[in-house]
Amino acid sequence: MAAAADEDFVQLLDPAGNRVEHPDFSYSGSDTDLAASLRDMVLTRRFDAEATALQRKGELGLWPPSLGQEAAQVGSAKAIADTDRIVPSYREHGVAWVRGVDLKALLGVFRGSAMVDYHPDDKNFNLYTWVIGGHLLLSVGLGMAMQRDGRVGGPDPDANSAVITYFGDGATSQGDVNESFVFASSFGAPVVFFCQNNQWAISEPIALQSKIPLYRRAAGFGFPGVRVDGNDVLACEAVTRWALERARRGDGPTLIEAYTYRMGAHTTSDDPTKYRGSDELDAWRAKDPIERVKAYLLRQGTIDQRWLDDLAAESDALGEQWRADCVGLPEPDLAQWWDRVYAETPHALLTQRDDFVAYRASFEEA
Ligand SMILES: Cc1ncc(C[n+]2csc(CCOP(=O)(O)OP(=O)(O)O)c2C)c(N)n1
Repeated sequence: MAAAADEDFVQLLDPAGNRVEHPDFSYSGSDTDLAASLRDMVLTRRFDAEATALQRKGELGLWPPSLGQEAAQVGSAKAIADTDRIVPSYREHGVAWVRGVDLKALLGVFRGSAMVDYHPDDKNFNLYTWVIGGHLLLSVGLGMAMQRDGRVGGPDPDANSAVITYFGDGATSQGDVNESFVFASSFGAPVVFFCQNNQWAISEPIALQSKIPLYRRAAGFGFPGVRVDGNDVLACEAVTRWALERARRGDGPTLIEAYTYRMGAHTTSDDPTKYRGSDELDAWRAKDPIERVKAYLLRQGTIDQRWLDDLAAESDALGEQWRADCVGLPEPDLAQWWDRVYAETPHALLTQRDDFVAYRASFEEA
């Protein structure tokens, strides 16, 4: 069975830039708010393009492009409150941008100049993880801790908290993800499972991973599942807002399947032309998440060519800044590796560390 047709999802803005009514969901923002989302999507795309180019020039070890997934990321991020916690996988550059995460630090992770450890104060945004699906267990644990700390379902809605976690279609085949769904359901954990179904898990298509649309799996675990047009920033924000409010109220988890497309490579290490046709890419280009918002706002008169030119200039300036930030990142102190394994470093590791430091120093002397 093929994945379900497009009309099965929540859509509030079609690819031509026309507003669409939906019986259950509506966008609560103004056209000015939507222009802010357009700016966020354009700048996310620029950041992603700069990082991809930096990897090609050898300045980053690897980069997972977010091209095409800007609406899913920016829309969902707009619904996140300061009291919420975000548990991303590794492609959520648009979420990081909207939440004000220091993008220089993000580049550092891929340049190898930052230790990938836990930063609880960094905009409630956990650092990227590469273990597919494992972070969903963490997100459910965090949600259950919020419950036990009395931060869910209280009388003041602004004080309540939830967790939103991001993962891909391929991750849904992992045991960790399914176990997370069971736990979240059993304990009514305040977690929004935000799946970006970008149609591919590296070279494996979604049709091979799931014989039913992914959002329908939620019913089997006992919580709601909603499929949203992942290239529609309005719909992504509206559905995520609903799901997060539900979670903060104490009504439990939701699975959101944002139906989107990875227009770039899985990472800079693979070549998608080896496993998918250009016709598919062309079909998704016609559903570009940015172009439809631009078309709508130009027609509304909210933005004009001058506004777009100013945005292009801002994007150029930021691009320059990000390039300079990246190459200016400090060299890491590699001896720190050993300091971060145990609270008290065992003797054998201290010996290894000292050997390594001496080995490195031998190159400097030569
Ligand atoms: C536990 C685990 N198994 C395998 C891998 C290798 N791997 C890296 S990315 C990936 C595919 C992930 O696809 P998906 O979940 O759809 O996310 P996307 O990259 O498309 O955003 C795999 C199998 C891994 N990183 N972790």
